[in-house]
Amino acid sequence: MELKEALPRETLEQLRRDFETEGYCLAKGLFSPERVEALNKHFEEIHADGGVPGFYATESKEEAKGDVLREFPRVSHPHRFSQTAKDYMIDEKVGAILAALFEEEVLATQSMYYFKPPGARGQSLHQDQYYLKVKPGNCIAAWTALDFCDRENGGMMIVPGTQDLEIDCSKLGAANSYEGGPSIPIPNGLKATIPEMQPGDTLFFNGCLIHGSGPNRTKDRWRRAFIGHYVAKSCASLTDHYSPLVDFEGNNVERAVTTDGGPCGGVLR
Ligand SMILES: O=C(O)CCC(=O)C(=O)O
Repeated sequence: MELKEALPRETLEQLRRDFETEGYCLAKGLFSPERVEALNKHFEEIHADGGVPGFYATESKEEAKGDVLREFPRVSHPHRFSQTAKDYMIDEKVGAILAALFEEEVLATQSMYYFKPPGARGQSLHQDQYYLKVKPGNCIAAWTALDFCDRENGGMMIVPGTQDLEIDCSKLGAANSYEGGPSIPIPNGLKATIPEMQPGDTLFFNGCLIHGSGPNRTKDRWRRAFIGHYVAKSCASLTDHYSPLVDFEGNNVERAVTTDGGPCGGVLR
């Protein structure tokens, strides 16, 4: 089946209109409760096994000394060692939406799984294109909630209206937003919002949209999420951290490395 046939044309058109006008679109119920549960169980098992040598390291509760993000760090690029994660990253419905948003075929560059347990810190406001340095064009993120999420448990915070901005280079020290680098400022007149999302809902936004998340302030609600980043097949180069890319048939694909540091110069790779 062609990717574009994985969802009704009207649904794709509506999502595309939302994406154009709001800078993001929210596809509700893209993943079934069963798939969400299976994915969470898969990562629970990976964590319970103590990680994956060479790919994912965790610390024991004692070693982490109360820092839940050291005990439950995010998992980077799980598609490189887990077929379950790869299937999620190149899911045909995700691909159909991305193809409608990019108006061409797409490639996956990255997957991430966040546990974000109660007490976890949030992530500073940033723009993904600062890291991916996609040329020509931009990346799009697909952020899937794997628990109900809202402000209290550190749901995704986005700033609609920033999707067409340049990359903000004023906080070059914000190299790693996951490690708590400074947030880039919200432009005057715009406001951050935190959409409430059900498990299985997916938020799509481009690499210029300012986004991040607050801390998980709850005592007992995890805020798990699966994130993929994607580029158009016509992309010529991007940061080497994202190589190899993966097409929606699961094949590795290479692209050149963006070597000029992107719009902020050679500060970050
Ligand atoms: O899930 C989060 O808390 C933030 C994720 C994020 O900002 C990203 O993947 O770029």
